[in-house]
Amino acid sequence: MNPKKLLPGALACCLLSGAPAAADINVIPRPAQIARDADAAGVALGASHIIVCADAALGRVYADTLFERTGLRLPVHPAAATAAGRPVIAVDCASLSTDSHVAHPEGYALAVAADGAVRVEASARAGAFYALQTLAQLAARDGDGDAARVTLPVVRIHDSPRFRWRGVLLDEGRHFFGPAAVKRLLDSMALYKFNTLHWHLTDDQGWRMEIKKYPRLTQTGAWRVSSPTPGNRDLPDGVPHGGYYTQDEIREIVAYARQRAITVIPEVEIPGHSSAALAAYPGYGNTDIPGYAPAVQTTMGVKPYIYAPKEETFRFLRDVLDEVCALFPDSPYIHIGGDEAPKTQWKASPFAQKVIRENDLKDEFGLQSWFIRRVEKHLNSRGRRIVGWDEIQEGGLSPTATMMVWRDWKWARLAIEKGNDVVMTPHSHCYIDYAESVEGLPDDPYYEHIGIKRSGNRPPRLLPLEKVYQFEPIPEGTPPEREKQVIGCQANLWGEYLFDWNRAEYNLYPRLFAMAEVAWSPKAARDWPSFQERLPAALRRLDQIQANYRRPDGAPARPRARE
Ligand code: TNX
Repeated sequence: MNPKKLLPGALACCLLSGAPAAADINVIPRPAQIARDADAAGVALGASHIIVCADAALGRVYADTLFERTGLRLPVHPAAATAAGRPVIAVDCASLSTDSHVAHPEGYALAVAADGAVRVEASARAGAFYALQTLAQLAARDGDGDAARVTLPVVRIHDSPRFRWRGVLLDEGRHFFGPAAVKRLLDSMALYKFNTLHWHLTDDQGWRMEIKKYPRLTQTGAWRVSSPTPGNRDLPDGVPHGGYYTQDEIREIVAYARQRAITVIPEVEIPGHSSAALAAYPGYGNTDIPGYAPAVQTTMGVKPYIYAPKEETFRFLRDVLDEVCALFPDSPYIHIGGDEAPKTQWKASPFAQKVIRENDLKDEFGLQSWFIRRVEKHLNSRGRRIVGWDEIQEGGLSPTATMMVWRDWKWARLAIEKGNDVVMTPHSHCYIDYAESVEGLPDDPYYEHIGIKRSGNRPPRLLPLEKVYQFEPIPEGTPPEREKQVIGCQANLWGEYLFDWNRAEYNLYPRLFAMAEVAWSPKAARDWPSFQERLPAALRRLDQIQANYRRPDGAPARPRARE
């Protein structure tokens, strides 16, 4: 199909910067180009419509999304010949068009005509999938019960993403949520065109992934005897907490994500944040230091336990990572952590000091780089690249590593200058575990947040919705020819205070929507007043699926999880 045919002259085409509100449509993230006849009445989407899509699985995922949003269940047919005069949602996922949006592997063109015909054009499955997500958001339901009508605006859209890494970090090291929660998150991510789930599966407080060769990682490492008491973090609650994903469950989640054009990137924390692994296999830690006694941690915060630079530790990590690579076959990257690895144990360990001397390393920071490079080499030999938190530059940044910037923007500048790729997740704009505001936070200890009560006169750590929305991932001063090294951005949902999935959703929404627009929409299309106008429809969908979220006044939509 010629994309130009999608654009009749009668419709005013607008690149969205400064577009009149009437031309806007209720879609998040805002598409790159929209042409809308604002005067045209919406066309009815009814049970007589059929979806024509050669990729039946894709058609079904779409039909499910549409059903969830509108209550309409449309049939899926593989070829147009079966349409027999019924209005068609025609999906072409192998277009050879040279239109820049259609040719983009995640881009698409979408047209809703006044006669109810809908055409989707994409050069690859992901683009077609995103077109259908846009269409699902466009389908507005008016009225209730039998009188309900589902309508689509008459519109033409050309769209493709600004960034290729559009991520959400899910931390299950601190609290285990389970497969249903992860799938619920993946559904939401898909609707808002995120393509990367960064799954943080190991930490001091729990190891959440079955590894066949080392069963104690989950037998021991997945369980802690106690957690901080909500409302009084210094008091142990005495309640065991834990859980983990079996390999079958992981494969199922990875496949579920793939159906939704999402790649799951697992994180195995190395060399720090490893108390749970060392509780299971103490021999891979710094056994030669006084008082060495690793345990799955029952409090949060940075812990001293880190892997020892022994040959048997590297063998263990290679074995673990080989199983991880097999479980996540689509992930070009493996995240190896690298953050918050205190050097106290390596300082105190005669063995670690010997490794530093024998390898001519400058100090413990040099040892950290040496450690990570050995792990990287192994992963490279398995065809994977590493991503690590910005501490991986301490002691020297590997030229082939991708850096995830979470602290100061100066680390991004340094990595970009050296030629490395970066993913931007600075805590100032991306840490959605922070509260949006102190005002309006429920009095319930279930809603306590990280960084509110801080020592001295330090102000609380807050991240309001608008600050997420105004986030600009490309650091100021980046030379234009290096901008492409900023491969994307990510919202991080750290789990220290997320006692269950209902609580997690309070932190996730609506800031997830703001990050979606930062990651996908052209910078020129981003517009805070327009976003605020489009927000209520997104919140209505959360009500429909009975999700919790933060209301504008700070109150939770669903204060507590149903028992
Ligand atoms: C810092 S970001 C951490 C996490 C915490 C988070 C809490 C990073 C690489 N490390 O371990 O959960 O802050 O906001």
